[in-house]
Amino acid sequence: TLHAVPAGDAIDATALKADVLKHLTFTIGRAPEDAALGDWRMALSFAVRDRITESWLASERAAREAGAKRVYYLSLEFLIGRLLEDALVNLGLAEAAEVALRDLGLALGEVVADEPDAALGNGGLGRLAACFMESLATIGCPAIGYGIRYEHGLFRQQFEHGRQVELPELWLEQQHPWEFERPGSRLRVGFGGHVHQVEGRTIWHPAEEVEAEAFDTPIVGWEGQWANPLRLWSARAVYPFDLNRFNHGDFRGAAEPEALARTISRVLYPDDTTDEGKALRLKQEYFFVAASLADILCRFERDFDDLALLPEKVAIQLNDTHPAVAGPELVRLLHDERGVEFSRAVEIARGCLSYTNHTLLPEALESWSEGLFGHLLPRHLEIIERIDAEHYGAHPDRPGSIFEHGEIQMGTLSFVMAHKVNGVSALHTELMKETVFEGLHQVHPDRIVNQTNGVTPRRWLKSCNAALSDLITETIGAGWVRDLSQLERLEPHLGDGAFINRYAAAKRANKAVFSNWLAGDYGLKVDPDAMFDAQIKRIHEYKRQHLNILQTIAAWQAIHDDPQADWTPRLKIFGGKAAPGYHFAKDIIRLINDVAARLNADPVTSKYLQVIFLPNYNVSLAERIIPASDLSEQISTAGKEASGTGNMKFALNGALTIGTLDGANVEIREQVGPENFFLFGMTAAEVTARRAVPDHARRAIEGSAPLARALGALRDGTFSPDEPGRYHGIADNIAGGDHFLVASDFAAYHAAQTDVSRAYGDRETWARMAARNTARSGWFSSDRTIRGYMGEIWGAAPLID
Ligand code: DL6
Repeated sequence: TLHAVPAGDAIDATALKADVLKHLTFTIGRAPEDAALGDWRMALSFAVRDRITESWLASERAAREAGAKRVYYLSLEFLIGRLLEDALVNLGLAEAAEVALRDLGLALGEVVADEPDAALGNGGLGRLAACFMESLATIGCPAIGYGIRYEHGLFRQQFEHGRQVELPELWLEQQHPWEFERPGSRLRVGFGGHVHQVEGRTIWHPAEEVEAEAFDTPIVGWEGQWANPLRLWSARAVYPFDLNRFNHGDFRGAAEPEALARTISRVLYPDDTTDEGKALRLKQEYFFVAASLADILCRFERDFDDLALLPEKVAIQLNDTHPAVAGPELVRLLHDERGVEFSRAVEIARGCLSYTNHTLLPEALESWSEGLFGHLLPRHLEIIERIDAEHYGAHPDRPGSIFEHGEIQMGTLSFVMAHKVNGVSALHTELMKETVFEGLHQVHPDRIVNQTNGVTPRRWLKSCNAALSDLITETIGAGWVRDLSQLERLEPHLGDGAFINRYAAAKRANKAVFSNWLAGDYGLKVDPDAMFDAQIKRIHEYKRQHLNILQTIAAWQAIHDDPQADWTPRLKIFGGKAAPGYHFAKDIIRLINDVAARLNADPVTSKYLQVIFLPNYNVSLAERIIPASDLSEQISTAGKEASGTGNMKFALNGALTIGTLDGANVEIREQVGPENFFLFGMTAAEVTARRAVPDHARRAIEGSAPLARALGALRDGTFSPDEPGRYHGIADNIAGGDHFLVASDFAAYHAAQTDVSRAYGDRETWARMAARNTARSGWFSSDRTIRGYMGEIWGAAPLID
């Protein structure tokens, strides 16, 4: 997937080769003749890390000398994926590495592909955090990302008879070459116990303590000018081994403290919507927040001695409510441990903290029972009660209490403790003001701001799509990689037939690579000239993969009716994981797999319509699929998808969107122009109104014969002949309550898909529309988003030009 290697860069290649050999010998301890692919990858990674480390230490020195404001990004998820190619590209070493490895008899592509994906996130929220880390470094904003070093990231997904099966993910099975372990900076984190007063001061005596050990992974920005660490905490026992129990023959008991402590950083929650394992999840949250805040204050106190300066020097971003306990914890550290008067401590904490909301879905808004919370964090419960009383007391018009329905509402706590609260797309931000935070917004009308998400163009165009990025650079120069708005310079070329042909050829080349890979790895032969139509994201009812597959069924039935008609060949690509306990989502996966099996084996229709569900969707798979896609499915029920970031990656790489007016789709459509976007479906306001119509689904089904017929195929066992009732649940859901309005949006979606097929028939016009999507997607760079946070929320300035 890497760029063609021009001549030159011999010095870099020679030096890099020498460093690879040095690390192979002295860090890995292997002779070249005995080295396996993994050893070479490790050696190359260490050679690259050396260069990043130089940049990182210089960045830290520069930030210290400038007395600069630091940004601390607290996130329970960082979906960083593979790091080697990213680092090579950002350091300008991709070509040198290719030459150096070729000299050693290796192919860079194979070495890069050997790296496991670090899947320390569930989906968009975690990937956004990873893009932000890269943009912070590219811009030169002094920052640290804080999270958890999960031993097991998001589960590995396999299909057995079409069903999702979850297997443990083992990214740390091999050594992780990017991180620096910091045994010297271990911190203690307490849980439970009791609180008492001594001479007017409140002291918390935790019943249990664990140690947090830091692992730093430096993340380098474009052209290697700046690097910031991602500091991930790992949990361990304070006394890892109980010798006394061991000596009494209790070997199991002796190992218990370590096993229990490690549980905290053992797994990433595979579920971002349900509430299983609540206590452990809360422990994870407090664990990483407490360690991070202790670290932040330690860094601050090394350079400054006046706590009043904290908001001027420290910006702490809460990525969703998962780190919300940072509010009360910072107050505790200031008030209980440093003697700052309580309301002043709240004021200082609020000056530092800001909060990003990523969802309005009621089931995904975090809350904790007071009982559980008070049991684990008794002092924090007291602090929250006081914060709430003071906030409430100051606002007699009752904006909403942190304690509602007998639970601590973490969104409200985050809002109250933040000086700025942001949504992640324009529509989402407006809906925040009108729905979950309506009361609070009225009392604090300046607090909510919008920062529409973005994606890093280094990974999501330059690295993943060499064919297109080379064409862009040839056409407008290389400045777009740092300043994505320069893509608009492509605009004058869009009328040039030769440019459009080259644009189409780049896409065609990516599709050929993808088709070969599909044939090799999945045995599915596809025509690279078919339209590649992709929906890749977590499986969720609101994202409506079932709308897509239902329409696919309707299309298949229509082809059967008239196989001689002029059908546009399509490959439907699905990818995504369902939360293990989310049975409906798992049924949707199985249905898609069953439909794929039936359609792909159909001798009449398969030349026009094929379906594949690629297992174990992850960042690397997205890097493969997106550059090869023609159509991007962004079909959530309006008002439900906070932003989406996959939608931006597709548009940037020249896939046209079929989508609703939801999340950042709205802004994508504005940017690329409505004529280059296939819009369908109800608006958020119409969705609310339609839900109030008691029999909306029945009416929709009666109004759409293709929908009724497709549902019929779910009911008569067409896709599950061995178990005809298998998909009655899905059919009943759609025909019944249909909360996500699949039935009501079906006809519009079906019609829009017909328009898509027709438009694809005119390849030149399609390619021009696609190129227009690329040329007009410059605004969706995460560099733009980060500059927005820096200016409007953090008050931080970049330290490079
Ligand atoms: O902001 C990043 C990402 C958005 O693009 C998605 O639209 C949104 O669904 C996702 N939110 C979450 C939060 N879920 N919970 N809890 O993942 O954030």
